[in-house]
Amino acid sequence: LRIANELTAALRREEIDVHLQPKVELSTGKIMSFEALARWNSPELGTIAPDVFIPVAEKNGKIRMLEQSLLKRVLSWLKTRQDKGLELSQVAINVSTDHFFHHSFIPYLVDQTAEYGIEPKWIQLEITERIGFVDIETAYKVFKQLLNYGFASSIDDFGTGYSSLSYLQKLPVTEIKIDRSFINNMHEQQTLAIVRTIIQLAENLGMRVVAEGVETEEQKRMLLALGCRIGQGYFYYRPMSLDEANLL
Ligand code: G
Ligand code: G
Ligand code: G
Ligand code: MN
Ligand code: NA
Repeated sequence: LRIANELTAALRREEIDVHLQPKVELSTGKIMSFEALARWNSPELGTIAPDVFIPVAEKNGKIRMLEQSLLKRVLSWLKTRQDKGLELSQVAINVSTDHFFHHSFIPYLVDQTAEYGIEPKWIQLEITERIGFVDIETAYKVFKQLLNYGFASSIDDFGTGYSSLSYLQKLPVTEIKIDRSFINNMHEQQTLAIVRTIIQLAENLGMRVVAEGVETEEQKRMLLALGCRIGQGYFYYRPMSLDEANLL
């Protein structure tokens, strides 16, 4: 409850920060894009982990406001770089279920990218597979609209959801991210087989595949052998502040 109250105040005071973690080309370490991650350092409560405050925000109906504020921070960062004539990178924003299915989701994205003068192709939306895409028809329409407006999309935590792999071919998404629990356990034959299947599936559907939570040289080597080209994880970079990202 304390967290819920403070979170509301923090959102009003715009205290929620954004960190960026690169998605890299596994073979070279070259940065391909970034993922934006919410960070909260409360003057009253100290540092609170997103695993704690994201569920609170979801329960309290604040998640959309939080994710919209992260989007604005990212757009502002991109605009500053664009104005300075610096190179832009694509940035992925995590989008919760309620936010994804909310009627203002697409209009807000279109409106804000136009306001900041940032082309939609620089913004990617990551939606967790855990939602199971119960309402597959609506999900299809939302992904299709994102595509039509030129936004990139991604299915996060892939492999942990409750749906079969077959629904994936119906969704017009450009990327899937293999959940880090699988990357962690690739030494097990069964898990390795799952990772191999996901990579082949993505390839067959013409989607980009990203391995999450790459922590070791061994994992990198195995992923490359399986034909996975892009990864994200502590082996390459930890999430960093916008200022740190500017130094890359
Ligand atoms: O950032 P890690 O560094 O600790 O994030 C923990 C979890 O919180 C991850 O599952 C991540 O996807 C989630 N998370 C971080 N920022 C956001 C956000 O803005 N929205 C949503 N829905 N989840 C987020
Ligand atoms: O309509 P609703 O009450 O769900 O709107 C919630 C929030 O979404 C409001 O803050 C509103 O300003 C925002 N919103 C809805 N549609 C748009 C839009 O097209 N552009 C912008 N900028 N904000 C919108
Ligand atoms: O669920 P999502 O993919 O959005 O989660 C991103 C989360 O994963 C963040 O909490 C981020 O800090 C964390 N993360 C990123 N790379 C690694 C890694 O190599 N190992 C572990 N354990 N966590 C990671
Ligand atoms: Mn994510
Ligand atoms: Na994930």
